[in-house]
Amino acid sequence: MAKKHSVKNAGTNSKTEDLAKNTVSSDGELMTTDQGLKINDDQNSLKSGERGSTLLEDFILREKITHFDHERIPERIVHARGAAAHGVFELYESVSEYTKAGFLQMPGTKTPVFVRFSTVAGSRGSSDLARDVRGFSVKFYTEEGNYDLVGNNMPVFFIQDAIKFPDLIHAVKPEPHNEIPQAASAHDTFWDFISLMPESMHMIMWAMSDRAIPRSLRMMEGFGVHTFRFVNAAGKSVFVKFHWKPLLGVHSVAWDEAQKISGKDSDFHRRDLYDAIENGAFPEWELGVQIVPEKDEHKFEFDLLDPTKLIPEELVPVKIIGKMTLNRNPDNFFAETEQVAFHPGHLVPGIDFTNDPLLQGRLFSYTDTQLSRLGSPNFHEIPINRPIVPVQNNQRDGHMRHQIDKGKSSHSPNTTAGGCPFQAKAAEGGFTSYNERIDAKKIRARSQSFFDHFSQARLFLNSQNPAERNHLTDALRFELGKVNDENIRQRMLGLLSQVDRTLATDVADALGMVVPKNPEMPMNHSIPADGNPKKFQPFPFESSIKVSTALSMTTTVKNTIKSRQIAVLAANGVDEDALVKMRSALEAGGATVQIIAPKLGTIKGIKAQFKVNQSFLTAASVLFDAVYVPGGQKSLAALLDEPDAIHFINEAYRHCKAIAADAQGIDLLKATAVAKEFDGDKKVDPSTGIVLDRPAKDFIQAIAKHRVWEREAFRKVPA
Ligand code: HDE
Repeated sequence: MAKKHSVKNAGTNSKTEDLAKNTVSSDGELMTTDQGLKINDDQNSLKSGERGSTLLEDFILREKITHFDHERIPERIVHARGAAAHGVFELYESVSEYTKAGFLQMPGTKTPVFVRFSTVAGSRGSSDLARDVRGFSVKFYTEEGNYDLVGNNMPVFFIQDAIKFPDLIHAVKPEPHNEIPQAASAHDTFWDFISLMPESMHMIMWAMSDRAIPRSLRMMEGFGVHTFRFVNAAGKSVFVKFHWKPLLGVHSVAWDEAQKISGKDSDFHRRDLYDAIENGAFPEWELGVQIVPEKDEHKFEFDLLDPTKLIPEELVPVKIIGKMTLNRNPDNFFAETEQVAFHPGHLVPGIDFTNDPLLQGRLFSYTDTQLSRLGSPNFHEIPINRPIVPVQNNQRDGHMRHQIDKGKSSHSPNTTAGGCPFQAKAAEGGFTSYNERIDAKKIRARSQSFFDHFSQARLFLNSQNPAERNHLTDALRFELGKVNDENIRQRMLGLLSQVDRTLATDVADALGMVVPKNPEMPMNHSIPADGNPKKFQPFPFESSIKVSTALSMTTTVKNTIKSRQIAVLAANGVDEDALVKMRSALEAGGATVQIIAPKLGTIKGIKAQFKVNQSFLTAASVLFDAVYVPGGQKSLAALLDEPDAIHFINEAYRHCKAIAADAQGIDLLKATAVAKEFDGDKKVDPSTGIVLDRPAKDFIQAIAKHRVWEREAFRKVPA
């Protein structure tokens, strides 16, 4: 007789408990070997006499060194550098109309998540502030198994077909003959590849925009990129695009700042995420979906399956369905952040794929790469990868198997185990693939509907405000300026001219070149399968949407200074009342305040003294969002005597940050480039971001705007 099967309800928050079972703390414990033998001496190896040779017999030494020798695993081929956190996703409203996914049914449902952010090109030890795409991977530990949404902070990608991915990555990684440069796209091989791939132009606009140098991982959007499917309980399907929108808005640093941060604190993003969570400033994103009914699949000017296209929010609004909060740092970087294994093919019932040829290739790659990175098909048993529901199947053995499967049966169908484990019917939560109709010839070709490579690149460019557009132009000038081969630059100018003639001219000007009149279009990869280039008819080259406000970061500014880092420059003799008042107001707004002084230790006011957080030796303006200089005659004299204080202000000014000063503090600004703003002794409008002798609320308002980018247009500051 067949046994009755039951699925245990694992409970929504048990992921934490599950991990806790594997957590070891050595608090108050004695040291042991890996076999549990108590160790008496961990300072000296076993020797033949005090000055003699070490004995092979020393199994304690050998165990320790052997383990050490094998501590490294291969880093990820891409997205090697990452930082992660635990959290929870809470559903606002039911999405049952579109999907039967269990965690998207009941408003208020909480699902534990683990999120890993990453850069793409650099090695594990590379700088956080590289100009790069950021990975945004979310593992939902749902009651129906793990669901991974493995996305990026940009909604499109460089290529349309998975078969080009190794080429893209080989091109962007350090050049193979000398392994230079690290974590940078500004080199010949990357731009050589791009200049031959017109389909990459839309993504290039994003990658050259400030989105590629985020202020914080907490201040970037996330996108699923591909079009996916939702499938509801009735088996009806719609197309869906996923969006994560940060509640702090989307903000970036300046490129000059990014390069300096890479030197001053190459862990800037990792530290920022960690500190924010430790300080209780939990990062939050809302999850949004764009839903397209199946009947509308062909109604757009682009192909929904083409991952170089987004759906403008003007055409399909983003419906917000829930919120994710990151509220706990990993206990151990390696065990969790390094060993987590994401895969776009980790699905739950109610979510399915489309035929996007990039997504299809990814479905092969992720498990395959875990086999070499984590070394075993049992990587799902590593605590961070384990679902919160029981895993029951006939997969057996392999390196490092943890699960002890009982009984003599590991085959199906069977009678020897009473038929267990049973297949689940769809009504019991068994996964069924969407029954998409397929009637086609096998072919190596791309649909003609994928051939518009420029209109959305133009849409993105036209949606930028003047400062954003300048930054994008400067980024192209920088990147192509680092390209040595003039033919590559020439081809790039040709491609850019197809996006926007002025953009191409502006870039060409800085390169001392001219835009080619009739650039040859590298279309070799896009020729239809019958090999007849004449058949190549460009798909509509103009988007009917000319500007999409969601594509500019300036429309995401929120009125908050929560978790912003503010530097106070001060020395002995500081006006303590002003300092205390400003600090309290900033902290009440959720900002973190650090006092920077010529020396560590304390500084004195008249009655009180203040702990110095950093001296000018370790602090740098690029690590802060804004700066305040309180009054105090003696404090001013000491700061004026400190070239680093002058540099601090100049640099903050150059990077368009809010700067406030009171009383004698203003005299410090007079010794810097900010003096230009004074225009005699007239009062300065605080909307310029220069806040002099004004209440804290004006400074707070200026910080909340993130940056006064307009400042760049009329002031070039040599800092
Ligand atoms: Fe990935 N990608 N990818 N990718 N990807 C990996 O898997 C790959 C693509 C993304 O935090 C690898 O476990 C192929 C698009 C993220 O652990 C690897 C193709 C998008 C992460 C891999 C793509 C992504 C990865 C390396 C083209 C945005 C980091 C380590 C068909 C939607 C996950 C690993 C983490 C990681 C392959 C394209 C996002 C090699 C073949 C498009 C966020 O399997």
